[in-house]
Amino acid sequence: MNKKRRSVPGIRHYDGPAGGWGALKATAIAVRTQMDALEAPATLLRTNQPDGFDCPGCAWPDKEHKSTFQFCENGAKAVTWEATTKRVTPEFFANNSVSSLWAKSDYELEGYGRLTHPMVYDKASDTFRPVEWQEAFRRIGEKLRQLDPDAVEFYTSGRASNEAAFLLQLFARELGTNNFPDCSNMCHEATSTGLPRSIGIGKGTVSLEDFDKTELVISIGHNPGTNHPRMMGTLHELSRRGVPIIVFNPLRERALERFADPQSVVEMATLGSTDIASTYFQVKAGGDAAALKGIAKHLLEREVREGGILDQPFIDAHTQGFADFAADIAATGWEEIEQESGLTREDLDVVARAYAKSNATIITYGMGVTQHNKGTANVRLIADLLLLRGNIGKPGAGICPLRGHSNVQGNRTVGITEKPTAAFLSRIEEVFGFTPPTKHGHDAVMATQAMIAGEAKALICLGGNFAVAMPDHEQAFPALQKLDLSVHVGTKLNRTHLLVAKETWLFPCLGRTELDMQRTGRQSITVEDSMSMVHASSGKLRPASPHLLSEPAIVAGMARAALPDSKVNWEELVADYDMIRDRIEQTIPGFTDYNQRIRTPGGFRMPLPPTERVWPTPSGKAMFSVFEGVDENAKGVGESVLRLITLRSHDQYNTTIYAMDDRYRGVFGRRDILFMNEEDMTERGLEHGDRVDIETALPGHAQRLEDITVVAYSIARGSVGAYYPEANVLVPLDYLDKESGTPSYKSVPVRLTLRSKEIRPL
Ligand SMILES: Nc1nc2c(c(=O)[nH]1)N[C@H]1C(S)=C(S)[C@@H](COP(=O)(O)OP(=O)(O)OC[C@H]3O[C@@H](n4cnc5c(=O)[nH]c(N)nc54)[C@H](O)[C@@H]3O)O[C@H]1N2
Ligand SMILES: Nc1nc2c(c(=O)[nH]1)N[C@H]1C(S)=C(S)[C@@H](COP(=O)(O)OP(=O)(O)OC[C@H]3O[C@@H](n4cnc5c(=O)[nH]c(N)nc54)[C@H](O)[C@@H]3O)O[C@H]1N2
Ligand SMILES: [Mo]
Repeated sequence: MNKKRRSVPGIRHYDGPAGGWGALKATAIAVRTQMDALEAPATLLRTNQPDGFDCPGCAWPDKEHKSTFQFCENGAKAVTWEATTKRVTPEFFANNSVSSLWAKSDYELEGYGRLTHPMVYDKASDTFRPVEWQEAFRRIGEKLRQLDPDAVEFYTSGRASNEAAFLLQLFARELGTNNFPDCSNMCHEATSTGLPRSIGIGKGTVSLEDFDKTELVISIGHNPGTNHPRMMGTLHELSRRGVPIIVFNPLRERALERFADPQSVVEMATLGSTDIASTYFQVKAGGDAAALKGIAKHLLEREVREGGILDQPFIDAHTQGFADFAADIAATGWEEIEQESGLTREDLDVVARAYAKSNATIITYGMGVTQHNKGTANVRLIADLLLLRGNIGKPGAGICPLRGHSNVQGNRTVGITEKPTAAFLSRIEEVFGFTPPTKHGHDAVMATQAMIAGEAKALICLGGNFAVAMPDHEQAFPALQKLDLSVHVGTKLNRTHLLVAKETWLFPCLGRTELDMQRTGRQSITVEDSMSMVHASSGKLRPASPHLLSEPAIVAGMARAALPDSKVNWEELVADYDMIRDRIEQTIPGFTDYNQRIRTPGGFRMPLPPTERVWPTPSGKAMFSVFEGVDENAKGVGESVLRLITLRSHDQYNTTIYAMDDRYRGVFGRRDILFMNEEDMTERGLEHGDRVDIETALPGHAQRLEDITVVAYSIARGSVGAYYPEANVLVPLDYLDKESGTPSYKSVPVRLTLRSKEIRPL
């Protein structure tokens, strides 16, 4: 670490804690560059308030939704980014052809500001032109009626409200398809697939109160300082209470080491900070299963030696499959555990001891666990570890997947799934009077494959940046351009919008911060957070343009035009979102008294049977699993293969790049870098600042990313890290978790070739 390195433009060692004055400064910049200085303070203060809007930044809950504004740099960025005063108008489009916009960076595209008018692509001029809403709906309806419903893909990005998502699935199902690729397929699908098999429901089991009571937190593969910033307040409290926090992460993430709470007067004044992780294990990318198996092995061995380690009464009364699980762990050797995890047997014993001592443990996890080709099996192993000591369904304990988009969980709850249950479909039929299709539809990878094969003809996107978020741009981009029809509902311009099909429509919608007026008055929408709390959100800002429609109104507009004989009274639903919620209540269990209960501050919690030790699995028990082997079964080809992690910088929200810095990792003004362990560099004759080409090291793949600067970083050996979405070109579309369809964004085998020793100027 102290070795003198040559200086590389934009790379500086960051010494401070996460949060602190840097966070306040970054917030001030976000406000200044995006918003009207007069409106900003009031808007930010309405974030996550009882009568305000839900922060579009992340899905971490708020205590009772009535605390004073929970200060959060990245929440402020998400809000100011939406509430910007910059506009993308018809004049802008007239002056900028689609080909000229294509040459801009993703950062520039969104940076132009909010979309103001519904637009349609005009091939002759290669520009988007303004169009009337009704005319647009009419033409889309006409087109959709000509297509086989199963040739239409309905994409949802998890920012959509429960109301908009429910209407979208209703529209698609009445049209006749279950094609619902959604961002969850790239995110927590491994949770949605794995947890129901283990505990009967695909959601986390903890609440904020559990964090108050917990005795140990194990944090695996997530970066809360950037991605779930409001969670930092919780971790900060825990650490001050002396609760150990054990982290597994290949990268040293500053916020998991040290955090200064911008709300703590003392820390801010004294430039102090609180240590977060009590122990930090730099596991290899993809090495978590080995590590988890190692912890379980210690526990099982100690149980034999000393007894009293496992919660045997819980295991006997509540679970099945323990014997097979234990036999597999016994058969797993220490050598393979150490090799695959990159951690020692002693390291894992430290964790096992802490775990055995704790009466209530929470395991939190994110994309570092799910985005692997054994993502589902990883999630199940986490559940297994918790089951060993009865850590589900007791206060202070449980499993805590950190959800992504602020309402990705809610979208799922209200029916966005390509594999609907028979019970759900029969409720749709009873409530609405049409027969929905039963044939399973496409998830995100399948939808992309169908577009590549030319089988899918139309793509309708409720938000998001589908093609850029997906793997393998080289195949996915041209596939979108072959479509007959694409429709994008969005707030800002992005690259997927520019992949114009034979017919492409761009629909600007209201954001969360904005006032949504319909025929019966001001509307609110609802969202479900990471802890299954459903609550209302209503914006107050004047909409970015008078021509915007709400997401429910846009979906309903298309549906009415495409389904002239629809059984659904779309107009009535859009006039008053209470009516949509009434339909949701009639269709989906758990929403009893929906409209009444969202009017109480904080909303209500969706049913979570495992919290009461009720297991809605086929056997009625919580199920142990068996993780075959310890590795991900993809070694890559040839010597020198490294495992690539694609990740988010501190200044981005998924494909939205707010700015070019990644402060806590010491990167400023650039994103074209590869984080690499210094010993791995030396072994390959590479130096800090060298420029390399990265190549996917899997048979049959010639995917490349060129001219990337190598940066020495504290990262596990054999693992390298690059930014998403730039590095998505390296991720093969079919390199995924077969159980859940989640792309392995966090473990792509790659090889490097030196391109130049010359330092690249900024
Ligand atoms: N500001 C901001 N907030 C966001 C988002 C955003 O982009 N910006 N995105 C939202 C969305 S949709 C999501 S899904 C979440 C994502 O939130 P996270 O789950 O935190 O996602 P990532 O940044 O992709 O990084 C995951 C972390 O996993 C680590 N990691 C990578 N591979 C492995 C591994 O094999 N094992 C272990 N143990 N760790 C590993 C990485 O080093 C990194 O610290 O955040 C949400 N919130
Ligand atoms: N390599 C790699 N790839 C990844 C990941 C990774 O870790 N590594 N992570 C994956 C994950 S976890 C996810 S969730 C996906 C994200 O995939 P998406 O959800 O598709 O992508 P976003 O970047 O969140 O979408 C940004 C766009 O959403 C639109 N938008 C913003 N707010 C609103 C709104 O209120 N309404 C509507 N209608 N539109 C709005 C804007 O037009 C903006 O351009 O990416 C995945 N891709
Ligand atoms: Mo996500």
